[in-house]
Amino acid sequence: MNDYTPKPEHKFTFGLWTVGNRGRDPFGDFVRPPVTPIQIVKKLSSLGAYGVNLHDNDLVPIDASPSERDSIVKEFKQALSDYNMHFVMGTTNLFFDPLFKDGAFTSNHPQVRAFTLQKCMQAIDLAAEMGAETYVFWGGREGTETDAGKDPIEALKWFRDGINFLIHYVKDQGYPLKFAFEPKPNEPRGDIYLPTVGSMLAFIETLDDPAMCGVNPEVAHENMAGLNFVHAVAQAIERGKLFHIDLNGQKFSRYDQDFRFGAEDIKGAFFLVKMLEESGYGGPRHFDAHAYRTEDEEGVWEFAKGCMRTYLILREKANRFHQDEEIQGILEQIHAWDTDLQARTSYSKENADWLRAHAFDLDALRNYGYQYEKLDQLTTELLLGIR
Ligand code: DIG
Ligand code: MN
Ligand code: MN
Repeated sequence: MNDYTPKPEHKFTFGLWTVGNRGRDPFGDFVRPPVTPIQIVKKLSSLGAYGVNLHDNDLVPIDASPSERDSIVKEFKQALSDYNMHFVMGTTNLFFDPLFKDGAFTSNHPQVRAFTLQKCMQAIDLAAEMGAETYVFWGGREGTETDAGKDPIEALKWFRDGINFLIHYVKDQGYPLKFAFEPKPNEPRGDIYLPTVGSMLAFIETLDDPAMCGVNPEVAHENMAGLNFVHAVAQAIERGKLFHIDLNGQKFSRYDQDFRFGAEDIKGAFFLVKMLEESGYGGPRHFDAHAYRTEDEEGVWEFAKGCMRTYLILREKANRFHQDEEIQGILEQIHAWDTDLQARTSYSKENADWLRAHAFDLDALRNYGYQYEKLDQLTTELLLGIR
């Protein structure tokens, strides 16, 4: 029997807001009592997690005095040390306080846009002080319900100006932080700017330091847009821009469910884990998810254990995929690589002449069978546990 016990080496992380989620939703009040950041650090350490993440106000209340802030941070850093937990990613809460109701970087109100920079600088200082590697920007309120009140072109310029300001701030402070942008198509705004991984990758290239910036894709968010999450992550990996990842479960065409990793599209979760492991992605496996509203605190920790166990089970299934002779036999056939012909598809005058003159057997191509039905059935049977 394989060992699916999470260990720090697996680099599983949770945001304080995930296992600290108290179950409030737009139609119902809290169902669970608060769990303190230190209780979270202690419990996640006992479950084999590697580290935690936070929004500034998950730890430091927005109205805390500088001395209160310092005391809270000192105690939290001590807990990280006591329980051998890493602090991996920081981010700014730019969505909960009512002043952000029209967005933060893209609010029509210039004082909100300026306050956003002040809040982000303080939150970046906090993340850097605790040793974060990555700083995430999720623009939950950067959008509209109506485009009557805001020029989307102007809004994108405001967004870029704000991020460029913070890029230069991080450089001037000498912080070893990288920025990771997290897209989402909607919720809580009617529509959110820069809604997908593709949008963010294009936006990054317009910033003052694109090399410092990457993406933090989330399963639920690309799925909400009806997109294949594995393909979105593949584009990020191929561009060297997968700086962080938010893992969870999501039914298509639903609100952002943030379910336990693997709770829904298990085949999609399998192909994701397979690609992350094959690609050598060395970053944290962050579960941006929360327990069902039906759960008590014990259920929350079952949720956390389930996220990690499912990842490890799917990692083992990916290993079995690579060892399965029948599956590998089909892959060898359909990857029968014609290296000579492949060479002809790199441009040269000679190759262009050769390709123009080459007689292709079009009927053979039309009648070719790719064996995907058998391959996918074998993959499904692997996941169902009979291979
Ligand atoms: C929600 O998907 C967002 C916020 O929770 C946070 O800013 C980010 C960090 O993973 N994910
Ligand atoms: Mn989400
Ligand atoms: Mn997220």
